[in-house]
Formats: sequence, C-alpha cells, structure tokens
Amino acid sequence: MSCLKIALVISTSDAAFDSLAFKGDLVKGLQMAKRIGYDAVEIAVRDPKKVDVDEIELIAKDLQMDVAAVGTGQAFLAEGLNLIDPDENIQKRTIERLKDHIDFASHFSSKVIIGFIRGNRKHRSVQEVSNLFVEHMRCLADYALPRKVTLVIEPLNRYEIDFLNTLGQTFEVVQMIDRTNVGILADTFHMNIEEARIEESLRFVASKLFHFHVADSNRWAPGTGHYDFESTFEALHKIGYEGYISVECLPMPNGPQEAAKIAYTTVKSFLQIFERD
Ligand SMILES: [Mn+2]
Repeated sequence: MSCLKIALVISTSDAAFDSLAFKGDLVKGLQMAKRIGYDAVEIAVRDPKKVDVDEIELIAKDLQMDVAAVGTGQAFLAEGLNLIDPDENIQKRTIERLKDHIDFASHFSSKVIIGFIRGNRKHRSVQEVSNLFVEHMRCLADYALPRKVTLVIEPLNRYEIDFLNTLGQTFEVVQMIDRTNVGILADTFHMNIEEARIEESLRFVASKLFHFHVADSNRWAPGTGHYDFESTFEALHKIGYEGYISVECLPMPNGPQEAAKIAYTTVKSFLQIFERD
C-alpha cells in the first residue's frame, strides 16, 4: 500500500441553502482538517449553482487541500430529487442537477457520490428500477468522462434506503452500467450492518472499489467503537486499494474537532501497520 491519503467529510450544515453560511462553514472545516493533518476534504453541495466554485477552488488551493469527493445527498433530503422517482419529471431534474455536480467536481477532478440521490425502489421490482438507474447512470458517466469526473455508487444500509444495500448488489449494477468512470464507494458503517463477511465482499468488488468511507460501529469517530479496522485495512492493502480513506462520522465524541482528531490518529495508525511492508 503506497501512502493512502486521508480525507475528512466536512459538514456545511443546512446552510447549503445559504451560500454565505456555506462558505463560512467550508472555510472553517478546511482549516480544521488542514491543521489536524488531513490531505483532503469531501464536501456536500445541495445545488452547485448556488455556490461560487471558483472561490471554493481558490480557498482549497490556498490551503493546499484537495477536494476528494462531492456529496449530493442533500438534493434528495431537502428537495426529493432522485434518479428512479416514479415521476419522470423528477428524474430529468435530478439528471440536470447531477450534471451541475459533475461540472462542480470537474474543478477538482474529484468524485461525485451517488448515495441517497439514486432514490428508493418503492415496491417496484429490483429489475425495473435497476434498468432505469443503469440508463441514467450511463448518461451521467458519459457526461462526466471528458470532465475527468468519476461517479461512485455507495451502498447504504436498509434503514436508510431500499435499493442497493450491499457491495454485491452494487457491483452487479456497476457491471451493467459498464463505464470505466463508474465505481463503488464502500462505507464501514453500512458494511458493518449489511455485509456477511466484509473482507470477502471487498475482495469481490476490488476492481471497482474507487472510494472509501470510515466511521466506527456506532458511527462515531474510528477508534471509539468496536469495528475491526485492522482486518478491513489489511483487506484494502491486499487488494491494492489506492483511493482515499475518507472519514465520515458523527461529531462524536466531543464535537467535530475532537472527533476529526481521534479519527485521523486512528486511521493513520492502522495505515502505518500496512505501509511498513
Ligand atoms: Mn458514507
């Protein structure tokens, strides 16, 4: 394992609705991540047209921080946008919004996360929604390719969504999409709930594993629960994973700064075990 880079998901609060507050949160988050030692950040953007990407680019450059990935879930949670909605009009609006996210991400050659934004199955067959999802994802992947943007689909646990809960299900859909710039984002919190054998699942999707989220079993900072990070990082090492390790946890314990510090120290210490050989 060459030196893997560590990223921090920085929260910009609901304030993504208000570009001024968004910017304030973003600057504070970037500075905090930098101070602790992180190489990059991940940011959630509800509507890229409402934020000044050139300014964000300047701020990140100034701090020498990469933007590893762009989150899109707020567009689902706040506006209901999703790719498989029974209403075709919503599907179209979601594609347009995700193209904006891709344009935004192109400034940083970063990844765009397809999590909540894919939508819920809502009693339709897996095959029906898969076909719809595959069609829209191909269109987005072809738009993203010349812009050097990669799309990563994140399996989420059953209590949050009813379509694509496991790495295996997601791998199957990624194979159907069949585009070089579409892969998988695995998250330890979700895997801990959904995967029968985490290391085996990681090996199974190795060729398409492009991004990685870490939180402990309680979704707090890595190091504060009982998730077996050593075993997972060993599996990542063995499959030759070269993407980011991105910390996405609740601001626990003791607030965002303390959580970010504990997470960084924990991740770094596990990575060092495998970077030695
Ligand atoms: Mn995640």
